[in-house]
Amino acid sequence: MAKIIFVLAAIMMLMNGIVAVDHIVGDDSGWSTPSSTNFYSSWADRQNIVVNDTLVFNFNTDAHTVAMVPREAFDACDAGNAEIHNVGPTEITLSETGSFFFICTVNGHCESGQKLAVNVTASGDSPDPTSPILPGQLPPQSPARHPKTPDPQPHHLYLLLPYSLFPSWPLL
Ligand SMILES: *[C@@H]1O[C@H](CO)[C@@H](O)[C@H](O)[C@H]1NC(C)=O
Ligand SMILES: *[C@@H]1O[C@H](CO)[C@@H](O)[C@H](O)[C@H]1NC(C)=O
Ligand SMILES: [Cu+2]
Repeated sequence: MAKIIFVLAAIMMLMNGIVAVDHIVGDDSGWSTPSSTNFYSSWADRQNIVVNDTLVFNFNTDAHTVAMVPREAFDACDAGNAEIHNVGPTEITLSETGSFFFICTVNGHCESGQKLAVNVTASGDSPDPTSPILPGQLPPQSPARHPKTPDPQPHHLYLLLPYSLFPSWPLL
């Protein structure tokens, strides 16, 4: 039984696109000083990065570094006191939506274009503007397209009884 539930859960995750993806930064070029300063921005434009995907920075240890930095530091090529990863390959999992910025801190490399900005979107996001992005963002005027989910209240009542009898039970 547990096996069947596991398989079903795996299928549902696949259908929802929740399976995390590794993105090899720079593809075959890896993480290095690029031949053109827009190399990593055009690589980033070709990616669809969702929450919990991983960036893989391929480089030889100490030849380059990876530092995740704020936008201003990215613009200025100044890592400040950011944590520096100098062991290659470095893998960084992006567990939040938003924009993230990475630079190499070896002298002159960032200025030569070894810098990367990526946007991370929610896993449910779709390029189709008519499809819902997150349930919380749906306008209340469209109940027909988005039928209300069943009220969870009965579940709570069902669970409250054992908890009130045995208050030391851990929450599930
Ligand atoms: C990330 O989003 C910002 C703001 O929407 C946009 O200006 C930028 O081009 C995007 N970058 C990538 C790599 O998609
Ligand atoms: C991302 O991973 C964390 C830890 O495994 C998990 O708790 C979270 O639900 C995941 N988020 C998404 C959107 O898959
Ligand atoms: Cu470098």
